[in-house]
Amino acid sequence: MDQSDRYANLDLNEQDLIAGGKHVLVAYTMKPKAGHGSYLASAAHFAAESSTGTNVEVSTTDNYTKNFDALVYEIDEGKELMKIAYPVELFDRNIIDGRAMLASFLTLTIGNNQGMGDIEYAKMRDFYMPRALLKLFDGPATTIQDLWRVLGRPVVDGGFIVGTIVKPKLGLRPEPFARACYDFWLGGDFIKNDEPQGNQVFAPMKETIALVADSMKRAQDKTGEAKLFSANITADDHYEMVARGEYILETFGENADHVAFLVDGYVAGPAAITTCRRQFPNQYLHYHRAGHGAVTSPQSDRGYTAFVLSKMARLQGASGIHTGTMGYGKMEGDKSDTDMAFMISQDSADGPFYHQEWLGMNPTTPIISGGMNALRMPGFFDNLGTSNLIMTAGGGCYGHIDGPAAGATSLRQAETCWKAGADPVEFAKENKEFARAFESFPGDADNLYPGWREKLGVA
Ligand code: CAP
Ligand code: MG
Repeated sequence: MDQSDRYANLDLNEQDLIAGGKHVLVAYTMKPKAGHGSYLASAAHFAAESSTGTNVEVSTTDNYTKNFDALVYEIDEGKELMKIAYPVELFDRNIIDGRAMLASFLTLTIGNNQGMGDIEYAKMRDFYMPRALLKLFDGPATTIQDLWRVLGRPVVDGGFIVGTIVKPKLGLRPEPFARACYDFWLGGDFIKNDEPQGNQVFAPMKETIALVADSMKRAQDKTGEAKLFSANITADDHYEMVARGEYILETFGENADHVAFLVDGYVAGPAAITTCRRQFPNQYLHYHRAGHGAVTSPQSDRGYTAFVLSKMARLQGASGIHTGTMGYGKMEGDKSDTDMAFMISQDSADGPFYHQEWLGMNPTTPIISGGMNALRMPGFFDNLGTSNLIMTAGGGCYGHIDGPAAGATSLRQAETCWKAGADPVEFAKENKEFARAFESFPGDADNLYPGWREKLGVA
């Protein structure tokens, strides 16, 4: 059934829609299945299924309900591109405070439309959030400024936060786990749980966290520097998350403000992020995106992109989110991923299809992680252009031949090298831990800095 007379209006002008402020705009790439009518007809059916319609007319529709129809306002079949305007009234609001929820944004704009019989595939590439709905999302309660404050740094341009992830990913018992934290903190600033670490039987949280809190105290005493820990409180059950968070804050005691909370936001979903955001608004909310590749991978023509995920995370209130390594680490990524870092950290930014004004909503920190080490960093920072971020390197620190503290120092030196615009190999001659990163990761060294052995006098 061709519903384009109802769910499409190609006369609508995007700038008018933005000026009107009454629509969420979404850009998708979409391919119809063959034999289901025109491209516009498929796009209109997609808009129907994503708003007020279904595959047939129903007797209960009247002129009032049609006010809330999502409308296809632009298509480019050659580029498999369609843009849809969603009336803001479509989106569900909390009964407790009238605020918006991401679950509703997802269920409408990327819900049933992901499995329609006449659509080969569709992927959300960008969205525009008008003031009317933007102001109803929580946004981040804390930012990197809160971490810089704890670290005793300037709260503007407080600089690079050197982080790690306790490795191995699983299997450490409480004592070796806490020792691994202490050893890293002798050189680094920030430690995160790896995303699966929580309350495994071989490392009960109530033993591990108590020892980590002690390690933090001893490392702070030893170095005279404040240290940070991002503790995983992810769980299916809201009350479990609350119990974990409360236990962790109570156990860290006077250092509770040095604790961020890690939430595996993709697998646990918006409810888990909002549980953390609203139950623990004083803690830095660290959004780990493990699993996102199932829908964001460039290999997938369905779902949404990592850029869209990052933008949604800021709306939900993530203080920081992993934005990948932009082709410099081990995970999928591309140099152009810098756009997601800018979109979440600036108040006014351009996405692939839409400009977004954030109207003063707190920024979200790009967290860089995934196969990083000191050698990969100069190129990474050259591409991004800033080091006002958190970088966590697990293998890059625990794989350093002189141990995690030296690994941390090598990361810090790499940032200094980039800021100075120095040649990394020349810089290594005067910076031991950075030089030893070449020997720790010889494969990377050979790829990135051919001839390094001769220049550094390494056999
Ligand atoms: C990094 C990491 C992170 C990835 C996630 C890992 O460890 O802990 O989970 O960074 O990817 O388990 O791989 P390494 P992303 O530093 O040892 O690689 O940050 O892209 O979401
Ligand atoms: Mg991990």
